[in-house]
Amino acid sequence: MEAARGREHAVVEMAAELRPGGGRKPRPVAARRVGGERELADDEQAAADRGEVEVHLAGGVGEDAQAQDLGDLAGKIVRLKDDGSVPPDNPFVGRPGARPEIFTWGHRNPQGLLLHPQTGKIWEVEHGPKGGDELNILKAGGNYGWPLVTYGVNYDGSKITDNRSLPGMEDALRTWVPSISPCGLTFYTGDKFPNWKGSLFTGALSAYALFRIEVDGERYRSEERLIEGRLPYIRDVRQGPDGLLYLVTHSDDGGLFRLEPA
Ligand SMILES: [Ca+2]
Repeated sequence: MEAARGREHAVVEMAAELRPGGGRKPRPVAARRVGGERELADDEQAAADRGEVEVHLAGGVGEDAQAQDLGDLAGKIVRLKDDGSVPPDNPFVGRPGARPEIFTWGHRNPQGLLLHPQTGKIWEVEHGPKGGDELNILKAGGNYGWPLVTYGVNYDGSKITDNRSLPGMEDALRTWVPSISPCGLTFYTGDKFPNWKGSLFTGALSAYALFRIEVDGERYRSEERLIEGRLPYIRDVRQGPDGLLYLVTHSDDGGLFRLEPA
């Protein structure tokens, strides 16, 4: 075990046997053309206790126009029961030409989902093209705009659109230009970092940092970069039962790390 101590907190690498893949070379978490995250839309054990069927959400990568086509699952977040069937209250059930699995649409590359512990709403982070990463709150049936609305440009610098908002489409709470490449998303409820209670956390691949985001209800307030440059790509962040934060990294010998108060 090695520990790197910073000004405010320690990043402790967990034992190799706890690494993804048991210490073997891990596979990348986000496979090509598949969204990076899955979230239960209800508490797993509580739902099982009540005899209910869980509902799952997963995101798919949107290739341009596909993200605006309700007949295609690319660029959508889908909502399914645990047996793979479609919940009858999904927003597009019964609409001709629309896939009934769809929960929200107009996404480019969802990379993190969380179930807000107080409101029960789903929050999402996604990668824009060059610039234009987003933090969104998902509303059933909502169109999140890609590629008709974006703050980003193509990788070669050419314009995608001038639209930063359009009627009938959902605006992001927070847009990052330049990109930070948010990955994984969690809401901190623990007591080990008292000042961080109620903050969101996301890994930031291209910023080589962990982002702590302060919100006021459903409004973005501020953010700070933590442990910048101290770990390779942070792919996910979760709160442990002990109230500490756990990070997984994606690199040749990816690892599992715990963030502790100094
Ligand atoms: Ca958007």
